[in-house]
Amino acid sequence: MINTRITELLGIEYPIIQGGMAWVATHELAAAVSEAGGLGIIAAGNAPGEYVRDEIRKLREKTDKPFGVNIMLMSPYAEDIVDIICDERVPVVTTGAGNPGRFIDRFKKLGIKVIPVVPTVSLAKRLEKLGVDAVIVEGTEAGGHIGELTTMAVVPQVRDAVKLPVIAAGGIGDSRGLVAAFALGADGVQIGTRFVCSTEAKVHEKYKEEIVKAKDRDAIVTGRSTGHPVRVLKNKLTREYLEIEKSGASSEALEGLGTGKLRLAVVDGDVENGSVMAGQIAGLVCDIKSCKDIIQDLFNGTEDVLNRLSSLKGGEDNE
Ligand code: TUI
Repeated sequence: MINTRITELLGIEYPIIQGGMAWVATHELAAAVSEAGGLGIIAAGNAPGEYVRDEIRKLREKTDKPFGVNIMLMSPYAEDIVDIICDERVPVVTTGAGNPGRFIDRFKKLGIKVIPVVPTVSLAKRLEKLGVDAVIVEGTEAGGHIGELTTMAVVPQVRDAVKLPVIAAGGIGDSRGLVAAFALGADGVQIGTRFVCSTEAKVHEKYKEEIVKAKDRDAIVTGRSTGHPVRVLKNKLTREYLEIEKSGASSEALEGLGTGKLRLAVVDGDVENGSVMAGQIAGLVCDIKSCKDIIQDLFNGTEDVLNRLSSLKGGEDNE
């Protein structure tokens, strides 16, 4: 058990929250992460409200630990998802791919904790004024829809700009990354790609294998020209997409090419024609293990990392 502002805020044992990954973050994965002492998250993605309600109820059959729901703010169903989260009294909400400002008051009135993903200092400051409970500061190393700044650069800048608890995300996959995030000023971490390769994730085995096989430069960015860049593993789809993007295709044409492609990879296991979203840390993930082992290994490994760091200690007492 570890104590930080995030474990206190959320009532969890370890300061780890699971990424709100569309199609991947189902009630099975979320329940496993919550049972292991982190904060499991059900991703609403582009799903309709009633699907999300069903997922919330199924999670509650598996665990009575705290959990959250992630709202993907570009979803056409975002408003419905907000209604259902309020109706079901979900304890925590994370948001992504936009500014959740218009929903914050409703959540606050019901005591629902709100933790948005922010890619910049300015959005963190704006949302602090609106009363959010913490921020997830996500660097461009992350998978899926991304901002421009790296975790290394943006986390300490947000740390200095707000008083809120900070959760670092993007590029964190082992104890070294965990300690680094805390060194940058974080109070907790959000982990995505590492949890995709868990036994409990209801993700096609081929998707998990692609991440296990991935090397350092395999997670690339498509869609920069559309204003909605997405980090995915290289495959036939990304080669086609990047070619069309280079030839100056419209945002509509490019977005059309992406429709339904995440489901194709995650559910059907078509990892050549589907969208295999993953972060840069995919190159470090080399096995599939339980969420409990992932979390335990992350924290058990910190002692070695901290021992190594003690050689950096300055001051007169250091020999
Ligand atoms: O949201 C994510 N990652 C995602 S969402 C997603 S679903 C999708 N599927 C197909 C195509 C595109 C998306 C897949 N991955 N991460 C959190 C995140 N939020 N990253 C960046 C942001 C963000 C960006 C801009 C948050 C706020 C923001 O604000 C802009 C504004 O309006 O101020």
